Amino acid sequence: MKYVHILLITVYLTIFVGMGFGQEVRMGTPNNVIGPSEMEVEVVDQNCWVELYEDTEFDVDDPHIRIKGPFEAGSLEALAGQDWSDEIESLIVGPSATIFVYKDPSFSGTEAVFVANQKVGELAELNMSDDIESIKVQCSAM
Ligand SMILES: [Ca+2]
Ligand SMILES: [Ca+2]
Ligand SMILES: [Ca+2]
Repeated sequence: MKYVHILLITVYLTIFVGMGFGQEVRMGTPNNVIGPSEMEVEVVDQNCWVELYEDTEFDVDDPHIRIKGPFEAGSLEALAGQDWSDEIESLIVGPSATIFVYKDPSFSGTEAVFVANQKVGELAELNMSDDIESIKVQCSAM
């Protein structure tokens, strides 16, 4: 009977430790000691991106790019080999990104914030059509 008890305790311990470990991974507390491979996974968040469109309503026939975060650019004059300053007319925010856009370079001028999964087909509605000159892609949904 003693042997069975020890066996049960071992099983309970395994489940408990397993649950504890799972929680730790989900929470992803930065203070936890984590290996280099886990750190890489945290940095490359496949859902952290923004798609920028030169035309309205996500027109794929005109220039459009997907930028992966975390990212920031004080100027859009050479974004993926193209001058995007004062050109963006619509955008789509990825599931785990928050986007900050600015009417002027160096994160100045009027600022607008777009939350995860937001689709803006007409930046004109925010008086920001063809008027964004700097951008930040933050990797956390707000
Ligand atoms: Ca077009
Ligand atoms: Ca445009
Ligand atoms: Ca501008």
